[in-house]
Amino acid sequence: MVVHDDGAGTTTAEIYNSIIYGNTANPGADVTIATTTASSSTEIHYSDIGNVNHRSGTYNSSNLISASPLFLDPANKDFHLGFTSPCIDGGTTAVPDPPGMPATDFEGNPRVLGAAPDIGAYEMPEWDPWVYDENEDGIIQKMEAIHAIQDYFSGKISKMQAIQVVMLYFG
Ligand SMILES: [Ca+2]
Ligand SMILES: [Ca+2]
Repeated sequence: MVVHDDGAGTTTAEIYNSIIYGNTANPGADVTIATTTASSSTEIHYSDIGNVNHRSGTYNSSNLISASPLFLDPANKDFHLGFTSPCIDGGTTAVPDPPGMPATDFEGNPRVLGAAPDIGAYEMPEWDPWVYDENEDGIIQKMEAIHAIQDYFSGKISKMQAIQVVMLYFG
């Protein structure tokens, strides 16, 4: 993303609760700030930004992280957060109004679940080990527990989360 003005007008960019990460196309950085008039400014807060190339102009930031958002399956364009994403609960409700923070996420689900809004397009449902009850029979079978362990080893859930599923298997 490039924030720029034409040298005469005012550009005000306010970015909150957003993921801008992993850009490899020109101009390289995830965010390039190149404003020139004194009235222009760029504000980036409570967001996951890979890197910022601050060439010129006013730039303020706070509460940024710079780490892989650990999307569920980005190769297949699934940009839901994984259960171990650093973006979970990393956002803020204190978004400048207008427009303010949307009440729902990109899919229409409630925006604030858990301790705080998540960074990114999708709000992660609160962790529930019963998501591994794949046949929905109210029991965690061996294969379902194994899927949780596999997801732990591939980084999709944390060790504690995998243990919770396995404990349900042992009853
Ligand atoms: Ca949340
Ligand atoms: Ca089951």
